[in-house]
Amino acid sequence: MKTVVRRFRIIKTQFLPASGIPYKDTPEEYLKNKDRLLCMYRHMRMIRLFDAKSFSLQRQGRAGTNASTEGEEGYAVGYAAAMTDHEKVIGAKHIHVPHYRQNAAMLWLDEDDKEAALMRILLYWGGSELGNLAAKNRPDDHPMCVPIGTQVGLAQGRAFALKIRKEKRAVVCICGDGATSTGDFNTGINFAGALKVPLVVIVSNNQYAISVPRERQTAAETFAQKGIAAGIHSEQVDGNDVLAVYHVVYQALERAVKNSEPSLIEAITYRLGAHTTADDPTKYREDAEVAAAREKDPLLRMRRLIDHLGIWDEAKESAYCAWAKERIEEAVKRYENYVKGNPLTLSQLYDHQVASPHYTQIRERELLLAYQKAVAEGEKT
Ligand SMILES: Cc1ncc(C[n+]2csc(CCOP(=O)(O)OP(=O)(O)O)c2C)c(N)n1
Repeated sequence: MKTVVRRFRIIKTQFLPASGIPYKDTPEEYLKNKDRLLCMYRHMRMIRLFDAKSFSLQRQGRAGTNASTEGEEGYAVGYAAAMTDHEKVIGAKHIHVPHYRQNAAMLWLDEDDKEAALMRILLYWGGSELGNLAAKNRPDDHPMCVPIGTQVGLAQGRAFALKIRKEKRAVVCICGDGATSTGDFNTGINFAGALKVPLVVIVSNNQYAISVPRERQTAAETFAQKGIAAGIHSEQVDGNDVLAVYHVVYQALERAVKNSEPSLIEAITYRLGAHTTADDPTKYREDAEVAAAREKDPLLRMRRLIDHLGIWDEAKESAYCAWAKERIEEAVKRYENYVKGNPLTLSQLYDHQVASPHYTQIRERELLLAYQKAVAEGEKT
């Protein structure tokens, strides 16, 4: 005899279609709060401008390699806004554990000094780990993580510590779709389920791990179902819909804090830009695919919503963009002045990473500096 032992389903939430005209079941309070909508839009707009600026600086040799966030501002602002709103309710800060593509969230989360947030991003990609220092108002946040998937294990451990200490807050960890193929990701979510920790893992499914398309990464139909295998609450959300992301992440934070329940949220989005300044996406994807994705652009969608609500227009757009560009220029100035006064050195690859370096790190650092000196002397002769 055969019986069905268990059936699973994946729910996807969406309030805003590409037209920007909200579906009927969009919670009214989201649409009523005009200031909040505008604030979300402005953050997304600023990061879109910053993205273009940092790519241009890299091309001019004034900034290092950096990761594009174009097209991924929607879910980032959505989850960051859910975090800060929920923090006001619980009276404590959650812990942000991002990968390297979360400029929009980091801008949102630095509530004190937006220019400093942008300056730190430039500094990090410019080669200094000091750029990875947490915002002053959120000392517990993690640095952006480049080794793929490793942050999920760390986030899980951090969430377990919160549980042991009975701290009523959660860890919000973000990784890409590619990261879900790693052991660290799978170990992390497995422990999150087994130990029932207050962890929210957001998988930004931007359709690519550099040049590897989503279909070639896994035979699984959704990334959300990987969370089901780990026994944790798992769902999908339209990652280009700020309001839907806000909604599901806020609920996940409530579950995490009230019941120490972990969640996995697959945010479906599209990386409109290059993987990084070192990438040429025309080598592996068709223009038509990108053009279709542009129609679903989260920034455009939010703009359509605020136009539809009659709270934004071209005059406001150009005034805001002019102001935002000034803020970005200020951040660039702060970054360039800092680097002038504190030239970046190779040894910074090792500095500021760990409080007490392992002897192998100390030795590596010495060897690197000796090599650099030898090369410099070789060049002189
Ligand atoms: C452990 C490890 N292996 C390989 C890399 C090189 N690498 C950098 S980004 C990337 C793809 C990651 O894709 P995804 O997780 O989907 O995130 P996305 O960059 O699309 O946001 C890889 C393989 C790395 N950084 N770390």
